[in-house]
Amino acid sequence: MALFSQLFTALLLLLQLELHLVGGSEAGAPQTLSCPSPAGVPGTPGHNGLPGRDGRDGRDGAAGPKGEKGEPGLSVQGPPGKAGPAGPLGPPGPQGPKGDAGPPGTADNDLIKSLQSELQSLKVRLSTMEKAAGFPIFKKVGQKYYVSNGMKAKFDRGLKFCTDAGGTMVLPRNEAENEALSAMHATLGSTYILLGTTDRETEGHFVDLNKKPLTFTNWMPNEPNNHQGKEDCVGIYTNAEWNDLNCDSDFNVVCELRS
Ligand code: MFB
Ligand code: CA
Repeated sequence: MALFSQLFTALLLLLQLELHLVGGSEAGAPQTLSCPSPAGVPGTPGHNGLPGRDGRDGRDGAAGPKGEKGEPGLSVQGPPGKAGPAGPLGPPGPQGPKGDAGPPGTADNDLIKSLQSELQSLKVRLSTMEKAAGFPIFKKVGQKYYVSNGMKAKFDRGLKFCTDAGGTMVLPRNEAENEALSAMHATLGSTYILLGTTDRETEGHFVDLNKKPLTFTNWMPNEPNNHQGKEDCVGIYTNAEWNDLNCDSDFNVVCELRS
């Protein structure tokens, strides 16, 4: 370290000496290194040098005093502010319009089904009534209608007339129906009214038009007798009793309409 500082000192000395020499050389008098000459008369001061480079900015000074209040700004509407917080709940509004009917509940469903069933039944009964009203003679017997237009016919033609009218040939199933049918003789002026039963399939075994055995009959004494072997059909006489008759003879036709 000591060597470095000696070298540095020597370098500095050399540099000073060189500078000294340069300054002195312009005067023209060689300078010796051995001893400096006495100070001369100061020269004329030189021109000012060029301005130096700008110095670095100084640090900001202390804040100055507060300025005077400015004029009020233009009342230009600023941008809308952020939405404020939700206001308090308002009073209940007026009642809204009635809503659509909801689906029927269970009880309602049952009631609806019951009403639909009853409505269907009423429709069928009304249809039957309208058919019966199409005849000049009709009589309501329980849920059935006994109807006639006063015609006489053989069994097969009479049966077709009734089925074409949407019914079938009359057949009393109990005492009340039997009496009600017999009462129509007076209106019809008839002796026998054909009934919807035969023993065509099995002699002596009378069945209804669905080939079911009869559950109600009101035979005259000694009837049915299949008179002359030709009596497979049945008629109700004015006394409400039944007799087997020839299917190819003409007798009054009454049809039975049911809901
Ligand atoms: C018979 C009867 C038959 C005919 C005949 C005229 O009775 O069974 O059906 O009515 O009379 C006797
Ligand atoms: Ca007979």
